Amino acid sequence: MELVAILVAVLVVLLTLGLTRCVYGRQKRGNRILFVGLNDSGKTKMFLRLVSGKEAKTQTSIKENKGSLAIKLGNKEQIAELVDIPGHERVRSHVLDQYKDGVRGIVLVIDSANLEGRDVAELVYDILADAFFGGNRIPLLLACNKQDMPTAKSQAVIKSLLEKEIDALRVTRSAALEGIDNTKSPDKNAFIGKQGKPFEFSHISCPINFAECACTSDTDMKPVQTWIENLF
Ligand SMILES: Nc1nc2c(ncn2[C@@H]2O[C@H](COP(=O)(O)OP(=O)(O)O)[C@@H](O)[C@H]2O)c(=O)[nH]1
Ligand SMILES: [Mg+2]
Repeated sequence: MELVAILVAVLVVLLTLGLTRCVYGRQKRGNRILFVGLNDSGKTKMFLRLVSGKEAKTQTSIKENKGSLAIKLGNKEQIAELVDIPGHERVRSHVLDQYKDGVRGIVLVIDSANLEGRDVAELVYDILADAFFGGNRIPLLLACNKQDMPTAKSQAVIKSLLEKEIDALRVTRSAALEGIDNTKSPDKNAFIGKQGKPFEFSHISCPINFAECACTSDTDMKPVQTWIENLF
């Protein structure tokens, strides 16, 4: 009799845990899509194209832009909230923190024509090492933008270049772990990937995709739009 009672109690606890996880998980999975990237990668242009469907002139932004994108799900419609996060590092991490809750996906915009591999790798590292993004397995799209330019590198080239850069960064960052200034951003130096193996995106538990795109036409923006739609 007692055993049955204990078993029932354990079951109830497990079910409650499962349910809260489910509900909590869903709540966290909001409708927000964040656009991050270095300055001039094309975040604002991409954001404006998706929001208004038109090509627009942009300026370097210091404040985030917000807009919405209607996602059709059969005959229903859901609204994605797009947030264009400014590129300056100081502003970026602050704004990112502000918009973490309710994030459904992150689009990291890369200038494929003028690839600053090391700096992009730093940004990718920050996101993958972030306890919130990592813990909630927030999907990440590496949008290899400006493919209309003749000098643009392909997504395959960018991927392997970033893997090499991140591999090198892991060494410096874990060395920094033993350093002094680790209090401000404790996640920043967390190890990502598999110990003892060269860094590969496939070792990360967050869903990561690459896409080639350009903000010059709707057709060239399609891979990004499709990725966002598939999150809903
Ligand atoms: N050729 C080309 N230029 C682009 C593309 N996307 C953005 N740009 C240009 O790159 C510059 C920076 O774009 P912007 O959206 O302001 O970048 P942000 O700083 O990341 O917001 C602007 O001159 C854009 O017109 C693209 O796909 N192709
Ligand atoms: Mg901008």
